[in-house]
Amino acid sequence: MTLTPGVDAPTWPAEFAARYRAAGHWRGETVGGVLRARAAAHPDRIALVDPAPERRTWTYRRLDERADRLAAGFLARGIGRGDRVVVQLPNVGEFFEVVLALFRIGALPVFALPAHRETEVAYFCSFTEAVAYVVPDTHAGFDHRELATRVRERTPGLRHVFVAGDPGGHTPLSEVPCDPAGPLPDGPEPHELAFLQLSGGTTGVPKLIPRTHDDYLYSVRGSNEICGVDAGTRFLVALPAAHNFPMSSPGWLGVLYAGGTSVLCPTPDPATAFPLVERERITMTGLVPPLALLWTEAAAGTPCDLSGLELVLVGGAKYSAEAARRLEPALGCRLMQVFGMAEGLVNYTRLDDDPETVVTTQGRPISPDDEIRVVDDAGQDVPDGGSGHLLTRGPYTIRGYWRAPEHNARAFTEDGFYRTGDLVRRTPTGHLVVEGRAKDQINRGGEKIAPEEIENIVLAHPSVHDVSVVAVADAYLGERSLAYVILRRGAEPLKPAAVKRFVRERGVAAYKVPDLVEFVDAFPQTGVGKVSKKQLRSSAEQH
Ligand code: OOB
Repeated sequence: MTLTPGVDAPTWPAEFAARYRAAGHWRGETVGGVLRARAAAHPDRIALVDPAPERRTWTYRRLDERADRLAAGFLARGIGRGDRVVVQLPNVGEFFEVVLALFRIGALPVFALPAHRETEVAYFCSFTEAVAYVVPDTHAGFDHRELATRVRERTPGLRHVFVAGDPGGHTPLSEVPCDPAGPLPDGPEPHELAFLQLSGGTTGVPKLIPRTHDDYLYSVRGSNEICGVDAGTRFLVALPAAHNFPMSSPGWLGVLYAGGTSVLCPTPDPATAFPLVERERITMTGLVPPLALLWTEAAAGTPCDLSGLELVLVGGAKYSAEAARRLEPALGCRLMQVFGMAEGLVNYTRLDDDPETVVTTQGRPISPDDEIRVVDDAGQDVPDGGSGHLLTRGPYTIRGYWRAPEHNARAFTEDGFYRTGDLVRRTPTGHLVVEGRAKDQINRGGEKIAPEEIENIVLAHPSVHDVSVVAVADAYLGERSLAYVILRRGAEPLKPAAVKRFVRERGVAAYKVPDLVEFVDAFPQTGVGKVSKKQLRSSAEQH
C-alpha cells in the first residue's frame, strides 16, 4: 500500500517544498539509499557495536547486506511499501537491521518504546492498521512474547509477530531473512513517509508523527554539522534507540550518515555506561537531564577512563543552569543543550557559543529556514525578549499528525505553524530559553505523559468519581505525576497503592503510573466551571 504524505498526513504546500529543495535542504536522499552509499564507500568500517551479552559488530557492508536479506524476507511475507510495522525493540543490533530493512522497502516502522504495554501497543497496531509487530523475547524482566499474544488477540489485522530471540509461539526474526532473488523493487521516494514516530501527547491517545526521508535526513545532516559528527565519531546510544533524540539529534542516524560508529548501551546508568565509554572509546552521547545529573555525580568516583568523551548532548526536558554548569568539569568534555521535538524543530547551543549561553539557554534552531514565532494568548507576536507560546514552521517540522484532522486543526495554525505548547523567551542572539509549558503534559525526566490518558484509565475504576493528574516538581526527574482522586460517595476507601496497581494492570508503560495519589473531596474550579489544573498544580507544589 503506497502512502504519500498529503493523503494520510498533511504535507508541505508545493511552494514550500520547492523552496526547501531549491535551498538544498531536501536533497532527494532516502535512509536506505544512504546506507547503500556508505556501504559502497567504506564497506569495512564498523557501523554498529552491540556489546552485550557477547560483543557483536556490523561493518557498513554487513549492515547493508543484512538489511537487504531482511527486506527480501519481509517482501516474501507480503510486507511492502507503505505497510506499517510496529517495532518494539530495545537497544540491540536487531533493532537496526529491522528498521533499515523496513526503510529500504518503504514499509513504515511505527516506533514503540520498550516500556509500552498492551494498551499502547494494541492502539498503535490498530490505529496504524499495522501488518506486523516486532518484539524481543524478554527485556528488563518482561516477556514481550506474552504481550504480543495479547496484542494479537485484540488486533485481528496484525498478520505477523516476529521475535528477536526465543520466539515462543511466534515467528523467529532469524527465520525471516532470505536471499533476494533479484534486485529488490524500487524503494520509497524521498518525499514519501519514512516512519511514524510517537508524540509526547496531550490527548487521551498518543498522536503519530509522519516524517519523510527528505525532511528527516535534512535535520540529521544539519545536526551533524552543528555537533561535528564525522567518520571518527563513536556515539553511545544510551537512550532508547527508537526515540527521536538518540535517533537524529545527531543520534545513530547522524552517525550512519557520517560513516561513524554507534555503540548500543543496554541501560544508561553510569555502572553500565562508563565501562563502555572507556572500552569503546566513546566520543559523544545524548542524555536526558536526570541521567546527566547521575553521570555528573558518578564521574568523580569512577575508575573508568572517560577522557575520550568530547561532547555530551543534554535535552528532552529542562536542564537547570546549576546542573549544566557542573557537567563539563565533571566529565571533562563539552556540553551542548538540545531542545527538540519529534514533530520537527530541534534547537542546539553551538560549540562556539560562550559558556553562559550554553548553560542558560536551550539553543537555537538548526536551519535558517526554521521560522519561529513567540506569541501571546491571543496569537499576537510578543516584543523581542518577551515570553510567549512557541510556534514553528520549517523544512523538517510536520504540517500535521497522521490521520488526525480534528486535532490538527487545533495543533497547527491555518498557515501551517505547529503550536509546540512550550513557553519560551528568545534572546537577542536568537537562542530560546524554555520557561514553561502551556500544554497539558507531564515531562517526567524527558518521558512525556499525557494526563488525559491516565485520567481516562483511573476513571474506569468503580470507586472513582473523578480524577485530575498534574505534575509535581521533583529534584531528580524535574517532574513527577500526582493523581488527585475524588471517590464516589459511599465507595470503599482506596489506598494510593490500589490506584497505582489499577493503572499498571490496565497495561501501560510504568513511567505513566502516577507517582503519587491523593484523595480530595473536590477540585478547584475555573470561572467557567472547569477543573482548574493551574490551582491543582499550585497545591501540588506543597509536596
Ligand atoms: C524530545 O522530543 P519529544 O517529542 O519527546 O518531546 C518534545 C517536548 C518539547 O516540546 C518540550 O516540551 C520538551 O519535550 N523538551 C524540552 C527540552 N527538550 C525537549 N523542554 C525543556 N528543555 C529542553 N532541552 O524531547 C527531543 C527530541 C529531539 C531532541 C531532543 C529532545
